[in-house]
Amino acid sequence: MMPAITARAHTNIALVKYWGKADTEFILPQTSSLSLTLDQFYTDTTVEFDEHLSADEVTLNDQRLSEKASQKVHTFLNLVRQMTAGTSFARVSSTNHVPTAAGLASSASAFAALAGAASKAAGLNLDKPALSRLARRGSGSATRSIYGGFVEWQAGHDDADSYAVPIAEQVDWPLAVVALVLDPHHKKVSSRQGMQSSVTTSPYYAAWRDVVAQDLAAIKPAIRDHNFQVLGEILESNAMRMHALTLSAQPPYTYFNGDTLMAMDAVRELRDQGVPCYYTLDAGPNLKIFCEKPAVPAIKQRFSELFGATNVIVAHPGPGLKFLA
Ligand code: 2P0
Repeated sequence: MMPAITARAHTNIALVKYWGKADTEFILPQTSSLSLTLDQFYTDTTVEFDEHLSADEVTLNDQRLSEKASQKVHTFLNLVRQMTAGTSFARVSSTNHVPTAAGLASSASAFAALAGAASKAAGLNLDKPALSRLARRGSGSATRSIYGGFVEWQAGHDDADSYAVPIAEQVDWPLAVVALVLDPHHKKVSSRQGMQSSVTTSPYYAAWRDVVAQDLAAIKPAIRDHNFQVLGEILESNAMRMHALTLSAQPPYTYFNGDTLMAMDAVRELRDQGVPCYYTLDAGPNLKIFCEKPAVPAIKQRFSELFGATNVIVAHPGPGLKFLA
């Protein structure tokens, strides 16, 4: 029997979003993207290959998953078995650490942790680019969670050159991300379906590719120079332009709800009052508000009034993939 290996990976929030695949089998993106890894939300995953098992066994938060629910994990483990010519099935046990049952658990931390634990448990000793490429096969956003801090997923052209690179792993800039829990339920349109629909039906998709190229070119100097206003303006407009791809798809759809719009207004009001802060959001209604640390108390107070203190979670830049003893 091979030894059990445990890995921890944190989730990340994209400032310049990934929204569309060029290749659905290999999960190659239409564009590059750029994210910040967060400290508050992470997944611990233990993998053990065992020749006595007759199927992969997957447990999430102490609950055994059905065969259907664990299909993506099984497919991913098949990739690892192919890489090693191994045939044993695996026991996989995964725990999502999020402050509440908040709908903030993410496929990014899940597949980054699984890539780390499964590859090492199978006897591979992959370097970070190889881990990033492997994580990508589970979920696009997982490509970036191999690294901490600011990370760019370089789109590349094929399986070999589509992986993440660190932009600034140690973030010596007192940034905070205030996450609002506006709706903890599962989304109706998955990211996978949603982005595919945007690629194939939105007339604005070509413009989106140009937006991403411009935003990536402009945000990197802002990160280097700690220019918060430029960083904030880019991440907010990039999020809104991504969401314009959902509104302009056929059939149209949206991840916004009424609270999302109210929270966006409240961010703009705070800015008007002199509190520098900017929002982004992914394939769900929950806003994430970027600020520098001195602005955290005012933002926490305002959103606690609106949505309740338990629905306001403060995160900071977090680390990359780690193996736990
Ligand atoms: C991102 N999102 O850049 C974008 C922004 C959501 C909005 O990556 O199909 O779960 O597994 O590659 O990575 C969420 O999509 O999709 C995502 P798949 P994934 O973070």
